[in-house]
Amino acid sequence: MENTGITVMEHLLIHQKENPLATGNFTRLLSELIFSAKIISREVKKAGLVDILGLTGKINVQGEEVRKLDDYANRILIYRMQHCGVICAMASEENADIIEVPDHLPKGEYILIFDPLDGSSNIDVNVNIGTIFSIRKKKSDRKYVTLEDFLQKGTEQIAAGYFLYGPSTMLVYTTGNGVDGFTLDPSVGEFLLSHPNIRIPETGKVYSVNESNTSYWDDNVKETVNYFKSPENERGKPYTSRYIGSLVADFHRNLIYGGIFMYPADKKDPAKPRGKLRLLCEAAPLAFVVEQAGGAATDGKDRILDLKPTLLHERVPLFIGSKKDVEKATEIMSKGC
Ligand code: P6P
Repeated sequence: MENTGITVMEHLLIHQKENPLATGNFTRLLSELIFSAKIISREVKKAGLVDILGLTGKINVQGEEVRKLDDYANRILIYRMQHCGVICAMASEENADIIEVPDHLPKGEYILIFDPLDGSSNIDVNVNIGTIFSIRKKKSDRKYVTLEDFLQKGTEQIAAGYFLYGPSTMLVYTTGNGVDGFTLDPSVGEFLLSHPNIRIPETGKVYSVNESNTSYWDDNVKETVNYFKSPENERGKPYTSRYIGSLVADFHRNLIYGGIFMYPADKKDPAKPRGKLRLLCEAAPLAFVVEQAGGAATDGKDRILDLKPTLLHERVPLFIGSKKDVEKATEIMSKGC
């Protein structure tokens, strides 16, 4: 087993040395992302104390207006990443348009796409939430980035991963050579390698879907979900239902234990015919992680990583997790297509 307990920075430097072309810019980017996540983790851990300790009325001790945590997380990430010197632009789930690095700041070739605090509605009830990120490179040789630089297939990702703010704070990420997990030791403020070379079980015992949407599903979706609930499935008994309603938490549990997470298209909201989850800042980064861990991710028909986005906030159905479970779901979903 790889020497667990090393810090994420040691881990990054080891892998940087292994890559002759490495300039240190990627290490710089991830290091800044990690620092931002430590700040977000600190604030998330205080969420329940906001009213009790008077940490905020409207103005906090620093004299700043205190904001909702997802807005706070978004502002931290935008500010710090704009100043890290190795990216040229960002896109956030919270911002309608691309966020460019201003000309007066140093820029680089990387593009960062993120969901600053996924599942933030769960903060008030102390349920796990997360930050999802995707790192790409600017493709065009134009001086300024364009939307086209962002609308790349998931296979173009340089790295992807997430921070999970739960009983402990974790970082799980891939650069295309497997998946490693790190746990924050708050006593020293370091992420330590705790889950080297994560592999998702080929099939699991868990299915995750919001079944309150059943009446809005097409028949093939109902048939797919019923497969996992049926004692007639290949496993010979029903899968257990687990649904936290926080994508990063549901995904992480299934990554470690095995299983499938599904957010199918539904007819609930005509404005979201392809479902609720976003391709660029949710589905594609998690698809990169799960494939690197031996799993799979499709939209019910096609591989998520092969999808070329046409919109910055394009939504996509998501079937993600253990390879055999996703293959079975995709087989049933594709019937009659
Ligand atoms: P629903 C949280 O709002 C989120 O974006 C994901 O984290 C989560 O998986 C999903 O929405 C839950 O959506 O419709 O089941 O409440």
